[in-house]
Amino acid sequence: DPLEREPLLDRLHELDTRHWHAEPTFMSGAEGEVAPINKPHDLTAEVGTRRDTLDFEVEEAITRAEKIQPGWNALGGERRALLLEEAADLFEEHTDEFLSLCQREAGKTLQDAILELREAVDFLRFYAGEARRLFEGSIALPGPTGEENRLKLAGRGVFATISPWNFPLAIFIGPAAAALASGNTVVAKPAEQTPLIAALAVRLCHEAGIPEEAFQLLPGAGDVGEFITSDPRIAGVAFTGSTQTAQAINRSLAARDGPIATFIAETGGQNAMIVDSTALPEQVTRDVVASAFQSAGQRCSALRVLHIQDEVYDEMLEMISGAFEALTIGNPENLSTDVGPVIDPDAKAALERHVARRKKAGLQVWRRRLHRGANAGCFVAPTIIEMGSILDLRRENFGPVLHVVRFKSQDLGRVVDEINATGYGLTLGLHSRNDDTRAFVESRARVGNFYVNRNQIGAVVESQPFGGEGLSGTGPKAGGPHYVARFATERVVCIDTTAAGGNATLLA
Ligand code: UN1
Repeated sequence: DPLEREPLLDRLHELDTRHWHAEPTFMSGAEGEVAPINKPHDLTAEVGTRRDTLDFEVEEAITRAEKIQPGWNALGGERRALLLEEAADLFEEHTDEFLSLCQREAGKTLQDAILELREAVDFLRFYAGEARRLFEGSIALPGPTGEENRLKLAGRGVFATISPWNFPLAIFIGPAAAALASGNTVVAKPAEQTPLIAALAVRLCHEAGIPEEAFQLLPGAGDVGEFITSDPRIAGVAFTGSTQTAQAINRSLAARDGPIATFIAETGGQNAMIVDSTALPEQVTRDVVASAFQSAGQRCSALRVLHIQDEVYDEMLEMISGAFEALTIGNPENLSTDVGPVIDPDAKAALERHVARRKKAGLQVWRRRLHRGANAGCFVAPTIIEMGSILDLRRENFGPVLHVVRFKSQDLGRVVDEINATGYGLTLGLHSRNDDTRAFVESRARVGNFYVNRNQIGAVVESQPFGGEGLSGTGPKAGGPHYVARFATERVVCIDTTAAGGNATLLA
């Protein structure tokens, strides 16, 4: 009886005492180093421990994954779909643990934690559907009479997934589920900051019936990732994280002897929003605050540079500042918190350096004051910085820092060109009730996800496939109709049906 259950917050509070552990799925018995995982909002509180993967354990994991891959591929789309759907059900049954870990290991607010679990489950179910759609049977291709041509998809082999701490569940499980749906086996390296939630996800996938060898967890830092991607048996890599790391992985894949790997990367952004004089101020305020400060700005989709038209600049900025002043910053385990911590001391230091430099350059900077006790955690005061152009920013600032630029209406084209000139192309927001402006910006912007009169975060699986171009990634879009196929290889079978028992030729 659900009414007999304790309220959610009480259940989450009880889970606070649980000690979690992440370790490699395959372990040699050798002693590996064990490192603590602490709460980002309270570095004195240990959530669990992580045992990193040793090099020869990585090699053994890939050997096991390679061995079982043909069998996993031969299961077919329908049976793989059923296993992924069973995993989705188990994820839902373990809602409390996932929410607790999202909050404690990743420092997420409860609202963000709920959205994250929802997205993870959506990915599992959507990619299960894709396994059915794409991997059952084959596509008939045209040809002359007496010839039969068919195209089939199959797994490529062993896929490596390398995932970020900012979506430690959804973006851990999404690419892995897509690779599995396609008939690949997976070695998964979660972010070093968030292996605990990944370990729970992998355990539940095994409970659902996905063989251990088909989906293995390899906890560790960047050196483990490097060791995985340098192995020539890895047929593909799906990476989400910084542009710099994606470029390094690309170089490492290019340097290997042997098969050419598929590379799927979803990286950073220098995301802008444009607000013109026809926009509704209340709507703009709500959407700017959500886009820039929800998740403490730690989404690759988050708004970094807000462009406001001259005529409405002062009025808009005043309303936005008002909402900014009303944000509650603090412990993400409290229901009232809007903005929690950033992920770790390094992230905090980088953001503080950025703000200090802008202050020194004489720019106008507004900062929120931090709450008492903030020193125990990685809190960065939400910040608004006025500046001249998006091109004054050299790199992505991954946190609760919003930059604001004033523009004149005749310069709209130049604004879009400058946004394009950053080289990133992930999300772009526009607030305007003018259809011509909308059409103009849409046709001129080189961007993966264009959001009009709404916030620019929180892409929903299937409805808003997500991903960028240029410095923002390779595509295809996660949660979209072309994603799962990119993990697969295509094989074409041509049969001459005129001769009895005709010849079959396997082309690819
Ligand atoms: C990321 O931060 O790596 O649209 C991706 C969003 C999320 C994706 C963010 N679905 O905000």
